[in-house]
Amino acid sequence: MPNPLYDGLFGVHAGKDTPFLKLPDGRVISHDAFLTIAAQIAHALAAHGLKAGDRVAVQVDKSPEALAVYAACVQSGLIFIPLNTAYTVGELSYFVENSGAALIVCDQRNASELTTLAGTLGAAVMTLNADGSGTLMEASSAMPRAFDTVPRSSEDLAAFLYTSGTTGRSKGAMLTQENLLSNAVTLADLWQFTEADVLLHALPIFHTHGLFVATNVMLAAGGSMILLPKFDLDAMIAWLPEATSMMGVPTFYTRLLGDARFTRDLTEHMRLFISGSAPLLAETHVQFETRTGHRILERYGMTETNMNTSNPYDGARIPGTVGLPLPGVEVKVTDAKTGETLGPGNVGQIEVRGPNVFKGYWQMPEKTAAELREDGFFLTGDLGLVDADGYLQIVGRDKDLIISGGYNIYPKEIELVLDAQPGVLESAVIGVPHADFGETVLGLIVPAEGETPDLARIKEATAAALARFKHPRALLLVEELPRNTMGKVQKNVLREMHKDAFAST
Ligand code: MLC
Ligand code: AMP
Repeated sequence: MPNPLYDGLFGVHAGKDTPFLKLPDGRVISHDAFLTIAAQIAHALAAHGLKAGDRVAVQVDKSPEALAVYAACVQSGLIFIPLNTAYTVGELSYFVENSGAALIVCDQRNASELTTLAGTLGAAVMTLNADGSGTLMEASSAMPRAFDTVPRSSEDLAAFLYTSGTTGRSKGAMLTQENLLSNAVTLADLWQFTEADVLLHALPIFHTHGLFVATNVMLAAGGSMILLPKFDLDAMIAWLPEATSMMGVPTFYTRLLGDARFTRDLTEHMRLFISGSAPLLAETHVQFETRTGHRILERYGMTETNMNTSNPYDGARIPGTVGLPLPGVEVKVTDAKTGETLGPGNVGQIEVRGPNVFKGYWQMPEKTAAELREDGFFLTGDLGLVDADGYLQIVGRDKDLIISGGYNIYPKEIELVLDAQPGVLESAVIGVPHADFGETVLGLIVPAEGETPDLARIKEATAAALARFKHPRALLLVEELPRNTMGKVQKNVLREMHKDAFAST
């Protein structure tokens, strides 16, 4: 019986002794060995009572076993919910409750707090640590080495990825087997990945980029990955000679360029460098080419859609653009008021349609209807234009969103925390340019009349509530916030006022 995503990405490698994962300690895990680990985990999940359609929330460090949990969920028809390791227990409790997860897989260090949470929400907890130890692996190790793949259809859900929103409430983007498989196959083909490729993988595996682009593409192509736990300059420089290709957020590229060891010689053998998740400055593109002779291939995607556009593999890779629609994907730029499609050169809202576009937000029909049109076009919230050659340029965002080092941060979520602090009348959180992270978070606080808010205490409260990467880099007290005639805070004015605060940091 078919399970298109499992069959297409994983099952095709059954019995193959070819390398899949190369680890910093020198271990190499073959495709077949990886599938065996996944099958044993699938047995352990089944023995735990999980059945097709159940949700599994996973907050673990990057490891081969963590990837095998993903494969096991696909093979078992379970819905995989990867979660940023930086999330606090408060943030996690929302995801677990909202998704109705039946199981939480977490690191041992968070097990006691999460067991208390799971108890109140009726979920179970199993552990998986960075070194591959934990109760999940204990339960798996004696299990049979093959698992009968659970039949699924292309339209069945494979994963939820939580993405925050302008209201500050996160939404679970429901991705089907077809969404993930079609994109992986398209990208592997477009970017000409083959079994001979070795991808230097330093991205986290809880987001679209590291999991559904990097990992799925390599699985579709049958190549291997050097699986680094995170981005580390020394490790990147040390492993580059073993790789043929790399995917990263712009911060990876600016950090590499900032290191004198990153030279033309070091990269001469490389086939491809790909960037995405945040705007790559045209200046970085040019510097990269001058240093290495390689033109970075920039592409554009998002949690709800996987990848939408890409600069060509053969053909002009144009700095400042995100390229052409992927085969099978339609992209249009429309007028926000009339909904009409705009001609080349005109700025409007970017809409996309195709097999990559998600099925909606989990149990949020109104939010789904607001962004996913009946005709299948998804309103990305990005603003852009299509140039005369058909290349898409992203010129801004209609959504109030900050992208720091490739992580999305929704100001509303932070403002809700700041506004609740003693002595605070109101707040505004904005993104300002930052040399390393592209953008960083600045919080502006208006004190309540006669009050002087304690900024140190406010920082503590923010730290307790929100993941580290969302914390404002600075908090400033201001007398008032600029407003337009409708009373709306003019964040563009604030961004302009504070644009140099961290530009050279
Ligand atoms: C880490 N920190 C961050 C941060 N990453 N703060 C803001 N923004 C970030 N992105 C915190 C750390 O906790 C640390 O806190 C401090 O900042 C400095 O840490 P660092 O050592 O300099 O950071 P590092 O660990 O090296 O991480 C930076 C990074 C990482 C850029 C390598 O953030 C990263 O891998 N980003 C990739 C994100 C990603 O995969 N996005 C794809 C989303 S999918 P302290 O306490 O030490 O001060 C998507 C769709 C698409 O967008 O199109 O792909
Ligand atoms: P996420 O919700 O984390 O998937 O982030 C998706 C958002 O990242 C998009 O809506 C864009 O705003 C942004 N993004 C992704 N790739 C690019 C890119 N190449 N250039 C500019 N912005 C990008």
